[in-house]
Amino acid sequence: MGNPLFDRLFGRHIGKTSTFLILPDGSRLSHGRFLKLAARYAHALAELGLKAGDRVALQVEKSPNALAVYAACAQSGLVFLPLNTAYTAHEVDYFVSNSGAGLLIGDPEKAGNLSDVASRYGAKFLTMDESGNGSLAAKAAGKPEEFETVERTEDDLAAILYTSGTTGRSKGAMLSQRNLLSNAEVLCSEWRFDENDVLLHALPIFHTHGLFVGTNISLLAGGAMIFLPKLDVDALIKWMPTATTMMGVPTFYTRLLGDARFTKELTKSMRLFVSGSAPLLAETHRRFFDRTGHKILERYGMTETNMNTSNPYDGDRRPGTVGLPLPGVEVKVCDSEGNDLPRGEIGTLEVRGDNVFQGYWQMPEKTREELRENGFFITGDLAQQSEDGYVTIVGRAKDLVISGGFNIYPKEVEEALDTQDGVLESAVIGVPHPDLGEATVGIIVAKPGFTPDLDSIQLNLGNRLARFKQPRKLILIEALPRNTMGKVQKAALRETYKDLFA
Ligand code: MLC
Ligand code: AMP
Repeated sequence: MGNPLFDRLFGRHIGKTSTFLILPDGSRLSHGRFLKLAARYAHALAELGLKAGDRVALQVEKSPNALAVYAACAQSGLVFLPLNTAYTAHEVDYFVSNSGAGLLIGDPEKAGNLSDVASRYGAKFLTMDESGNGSLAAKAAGKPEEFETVERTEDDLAAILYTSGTTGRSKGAMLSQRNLLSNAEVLCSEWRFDENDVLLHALPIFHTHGLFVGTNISLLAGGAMIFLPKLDVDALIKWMPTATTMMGVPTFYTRLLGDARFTKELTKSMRLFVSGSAPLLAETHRRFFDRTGHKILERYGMTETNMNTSNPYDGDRRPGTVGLPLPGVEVKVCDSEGNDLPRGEIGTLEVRGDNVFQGYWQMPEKTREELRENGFFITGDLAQQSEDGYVTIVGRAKDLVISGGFNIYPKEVEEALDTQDGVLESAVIGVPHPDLGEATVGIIVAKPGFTPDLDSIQLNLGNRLARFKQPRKLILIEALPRNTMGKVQKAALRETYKDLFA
């Protein structure tokens, strides 16, 4: 039976001396050495008593070691649960409790808070710093460099990725081996990845984009990744001549364009630039083409679905569109009942295919609300499809802000604001931001007779919400605009504050 995810992504590279990771200091890690590290971790995880299907939560800085935990989980049949490093202990508490994780691996600097979280829910706790050192490394030291792969099927869970919800509570998207493999295979072929490719990888590895799109494709192709800890334009410019491909959120492209050193000459070795996770302005697409002669390939995906559509590798990459449905992915623009709308009309986008997740972890009702019995997932994105099939995302039916590729659900931030001293109510909106695409603004109404202290509110939010979720600006107003039904008119607020960061 084997273990399809491990065998196809990782197992076939065991013993190979080919380069897998190129690190910022120029050192290289081969596929073979990476997999020996993963095998040692797998032994350490087994020694903790973790069994197939158990969840392993990981909140650590990006490093080859962090990626090796993903490989170790795949080999051991454990469910990998990566967490944004920006999350506060308060947020991690929810993920550990909701997932019932058997192990939390965290940064040694946060060990105090995180080990408390783990022990509250009976989870084990290990540490890993950005160099891979910590108690996991200590446990794995001297362990065998081979591990007997645990048998799994394509229907088994490979990962849970939490995505926030419009109700303010995060939901764990359950991704099976088939969800991940089918998508990686399609993308690898559509984007022509092979063993000669070197991917410039500066995205985080706790989200679909950097973890599954970037890493899984590179593994499948047998190519290498220049593995940078984060987006740093100097580093991108330094490494670009060594790379053949890059994936990024739109902020990657606007920042590169903002640097005069980023020239056509610098991109000589590159064959593909991919953008996604947030809308890429058609203007950025055109400016990038004018500067480099490359047409950025924009694609569209979600945590729950992996990638759904992509502009073509060969053919017309249309600025402002997210391209055509990927092979094996059905896409339709619907009314609220799920009925197809005629081509050209705007409606909610629904998608179906092997890429679509299995549902939300222990939330059958939420799953039923968004995943129809016929297999179509209601994305909450508003779209339009041209006569020749190109999809354009024109807006969102869900109240969501995407800032630099990170999702922020206003409801969660509003709940935090509403409990602050002197606050009667609040509305959180996203407005255009030149660097992040959108940035959040918190609009606050005071309780009668109170004047809330905006600075201390910002400070208080810091203990509760990840920094990227905290409004870039708080504004006090007399009353929120409402329609006749009493619903807050966020569109009116967005219009009022649209030039705040211009
Ligand atoms: C960092 N900050 C952000 C932020 N990132 N604020 C709002 N939105 C963001 N995205 C804050 C920090 O807390 C800090 O605040 C300040 O900005 C500078 O931090 P930084 O670490 O120096 O930021 P930087 O490295 O410049 O990061 C910006 C970024 C990064 C855009 C490069 O956020 C990033 O890599 N985003 C990618 C997200 C991603 O991978 N998304 C894929 C989701 S998967 P202060 O005040 O302390 O200075 C998905 C499916 C799909 O959506 O289709 O792919
Ligand atoms: P996440 O929940 O982080 O996976 O974010 C998924 C959401 O990101 C989608 O529902 C879209 O709203 C948005 N998204 C992803 N790719 C694109 C894109 N190319 N253009 C516009 N929006 C996108």
